[in-house]
Amino acid sequence: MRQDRAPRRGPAALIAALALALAGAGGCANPATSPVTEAPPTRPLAIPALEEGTGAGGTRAFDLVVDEGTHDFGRGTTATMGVNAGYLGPTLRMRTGQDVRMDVTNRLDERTTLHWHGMAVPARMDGGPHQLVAPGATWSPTWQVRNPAGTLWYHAHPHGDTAEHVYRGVAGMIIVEDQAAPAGLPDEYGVDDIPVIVQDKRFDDDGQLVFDQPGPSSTGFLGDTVMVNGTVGPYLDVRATRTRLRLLNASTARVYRLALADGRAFDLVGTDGGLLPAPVRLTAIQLSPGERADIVVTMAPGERVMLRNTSPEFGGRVGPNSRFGTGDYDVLELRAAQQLRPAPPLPTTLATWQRLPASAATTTRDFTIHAQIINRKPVDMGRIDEVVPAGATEVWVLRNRDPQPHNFHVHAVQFQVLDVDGAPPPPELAGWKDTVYLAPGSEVRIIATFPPDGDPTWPFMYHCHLLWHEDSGLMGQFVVVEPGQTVVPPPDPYDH
Ligand SMILES: [Cu+2]
Repeated sequence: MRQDRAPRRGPAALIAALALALAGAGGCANPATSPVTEAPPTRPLAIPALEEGTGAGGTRAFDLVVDEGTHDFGRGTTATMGVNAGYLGPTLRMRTGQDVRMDVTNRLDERTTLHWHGMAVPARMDGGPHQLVAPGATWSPTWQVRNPAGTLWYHAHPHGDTAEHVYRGVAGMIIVEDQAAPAGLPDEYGVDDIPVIVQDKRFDDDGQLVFDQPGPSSTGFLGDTVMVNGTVGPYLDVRATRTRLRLLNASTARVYRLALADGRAFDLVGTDGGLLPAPVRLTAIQLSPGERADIVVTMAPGERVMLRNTSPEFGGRVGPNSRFGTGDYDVLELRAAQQLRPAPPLPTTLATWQRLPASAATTTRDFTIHAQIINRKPVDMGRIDEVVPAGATEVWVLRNRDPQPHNFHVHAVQFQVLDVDGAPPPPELAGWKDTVYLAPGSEVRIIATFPPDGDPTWPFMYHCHLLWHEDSGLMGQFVVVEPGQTVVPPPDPYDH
């Protein structure tokens, strides 16, 4: 069914790919250079179903079935993957303090996982590449929600196949609600609280999804068609004065810089891991793969305004052989009704957390990306790269020594950005983050407090969230251990 399926990469193939990347070889025409083709806003934005789990009182259980599916992106039906749906999955809403169980059933004919991106969970519940779910099997992780109110997401994470599974549709949003969050933010799902999952795809002449291997020095797959929640050329009927857009870049490699086409400002209220202390007025927000932003857009009755991509600011010194998406194009049209429900003013205080000073850290670790690997080592699923004491606060120094963009995602924690090339973070990087963009040549220092509970056998991952880079080895593993625990490197579940 999936003829363009990539062969599983062995070490030899990986080394060959890295050699090509280092050489910056040209090769045949790379579709990664394809510009985005704008689609007129003719289709109502699809809103993923909302799931809040079943079971009153105790544990809320979420039933999640990963399966092959079909979806019509406007060019006829094509084969996809999805979670409880033909393409993508439901939005999972849960509350801080709630006990949850995810019953993840894999109906694909190959193994996959679901990772709870941004969620504070025990390592063995993380859904990373060590928690493979075999075809036909059900995996049921449980945890108590410790995150504050925010926008997280879930996605497939099987090593070597993450890019393809996410591209084909194994992803969805998670909304955490928290009694500590102030009233006054738009919170009616699908009405004034809208998931905006931005992705790019490519189709063949028969309207079938194309997913192919990127060329050398690439950031990974780049499509020529941008969509939101699987809708190409979407518009949203706006029904209230203020609308909250939960922006998620769920693309393989494309970076977006989103702005409202008439230049109006919006309010940034949250970043990856939760609410900011106070709303921040911005006119554009840049998101690399995996990053989120909660923004509130204010409109008058009858207005139409386009959420539009403007060329991202990649920063640094981008090499001549780097290929990534640029250009200006429409993403989502907002169409306000003639009568809008009035909304209260935004709360002036959203959250009360404090910034962590660098002096709070007991350890500093260095992570240098060069030649698309971290600290000179491609990932080894049987090797622990870092051992972090439970509850420790640490500074991690992230350096990108490649002439192309990367970013950096850390499992298990939300971190704060201390500085970017020595300068304080801009407002959009000054909240809780789990994924941060690394411009070519840049150095970003982050600080995080690690989980209080140790587990010496199950590692967490850190990696580039440009999914082809991750799949080809730009990843490492850490364990969190309590005093007296002995680190036991895990077996490599991909050995065969
Ligand atoms: Cu990367």
